[in-house]
Formats: sequence, C-alpha cells, structure tokens
Amino acid sequence: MTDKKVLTLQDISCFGSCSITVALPIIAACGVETIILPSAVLSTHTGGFKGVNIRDLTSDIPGIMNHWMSEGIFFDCLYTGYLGSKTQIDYVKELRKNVIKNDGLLIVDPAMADNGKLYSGFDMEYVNHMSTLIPEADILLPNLTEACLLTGMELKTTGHDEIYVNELLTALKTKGASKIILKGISFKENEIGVAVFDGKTTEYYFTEKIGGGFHGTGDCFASSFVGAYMQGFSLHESAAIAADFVVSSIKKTVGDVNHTYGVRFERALPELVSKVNCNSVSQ
Ligand code: PXL
Repeated sequence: MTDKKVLTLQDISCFGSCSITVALPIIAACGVETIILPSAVLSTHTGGFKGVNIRDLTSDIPGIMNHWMSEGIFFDCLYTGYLGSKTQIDYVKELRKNVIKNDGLLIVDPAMADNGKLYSGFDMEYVNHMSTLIPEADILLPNLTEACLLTGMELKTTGHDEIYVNELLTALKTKGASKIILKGISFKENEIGVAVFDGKTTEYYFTEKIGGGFHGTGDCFASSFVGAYMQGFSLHESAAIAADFVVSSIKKTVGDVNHTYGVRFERALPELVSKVNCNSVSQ
C-alpha cells in the first residue's frame, strides 16, 4: 500500500459519470488518497445535455492553493482532467510549482475532444493553450483526436499503423512531451488499444473493441491509470489495467438504455480493487 497523495483538478459534473465523480472513487479503490480541487460545478456534463447549470470556480483556485501552502500541505501527484478555461490551465502550472513535491508528478489528460470533435465550448485557442502543458507534464494521456489537435496532424479514424502512431508520438515529443499514453489506436477491426511511450520505446496494449462510443471512458481510463501507477505498477502495466477496466465498465453498461450518458464503472470496481491491490504489501 502506498502513502502517496493524488490531487486531482477537474470539474464536478453532478450527474453524468465523469470527471471528479469518477476519479475519486476509482483512485480511492486503488488504495490511493485522493484530494479534489473542483474547477467548476455543473449540473451535468456537456456531452448531450441542454441548459447545463454551471458555477465556475476558477477564482477560488488561488485561495485554496494558498491555504494549502500556508498549512504546508503537499501532494505526490497532480492529475488534471477537464478544465474550463485558459486561466485554469495557467493555474495547473502554479499548483505544480507550489503544492506538488519536488519529486512529484504532473499527469495531464487534455480532456477536450473525442471522435474528431472538440467538446462543446472549446476552440483552437484553448487547444493552443493546452499545448503549453505538454512540456510540463510527466505523463500525457491524449486520445487520438486530442493528439492530432495538439500537433496539427491529420486525424485518421481507421487504418492506423505503427508509422502513423510513431509520427504522432514524435510530434508530441517535439513539443516537449516526456511519457505518453496515446489512446484509441486500432490496427485491426475488432481491436482498440493504447500506445505506451516511455520516452524511448513504444509498446502497445490492445483489448476487444466494443462499438457505440461511451461517454466518460477517458476519465475512467485516466483515473485507473493514475491509481495503478501511484501503487507502483509500471507505465505499461498501469495502461493495461486501465484499458481492461474501461472494457469491463463498458461491458457492464452495454444494452442499458437508461445509461447512455456514461459507463457503469461502479460494477467493474471489484475487479480493479483485486488487480491493483494484489501486488501491494498490506499494512
Ligand atoms: O468526460 C469529460 C468531461 C468532463 N467534464 C465535463 C464534460 C466532459 C465531456 O464532455 O463536459 C463537464
């Protein structure tokens, strides 16, 4: 068991199975203490609901950070997900500098686009600002759409091969990326997976592809990845654990017509708990 503390900065979507309501239970299930910094409170996520009620908390972030500094509270990892504004992206850099331990990590999920489209409310100015986090991040977790937006490369929805993936990883590396987990790669029709780039070499991990496109799976992936990585699993092992967890969560959701806004990750948590905690020395 680890004593590491993860700070996660992202929104609270009260309803919708994403961001903090997913990160907190998943990272906690991995046995890792999770501290939240809500960037906004939304009645639902923005993917398919109309008239979302939004309370932006950007102006509260410096006060929360300053209080932690005055109390001498520091964290081992800052994991960022969906952020609401360019100012919040700037605050990520401040948080990293001020409340993350010197040997701590910054893990960035750009969480701004999928399936070839930016999420509602984001534009290229936001994308360009997000790209300033690339050299800051120890680990970057983009999906294919986000990687293409961040590098200006063409998005191929099918027909990926190692040449295409290497071009994307090289383009991200040129922009200053260190370690990268590139999500949503498909070399064969019935497979989907990740490329795991540790700064030198690239490994792959594939799972079965379940059609349909499910909201919030990026957040489930990132959260379980963070939990496993903080428990000491390798980059590749953590990516594999996260990919399997997402597949399990999707399988528990498929066919449920009342659950189209996100995945029923809760039902896959027992598997995650036993996988992530089986290696750890209990205390
Ligand atoms: O799952 C990503 C996400 C998180 N938070 C909010 C969102 C989205 C994706 O649309 O709208 C508010």
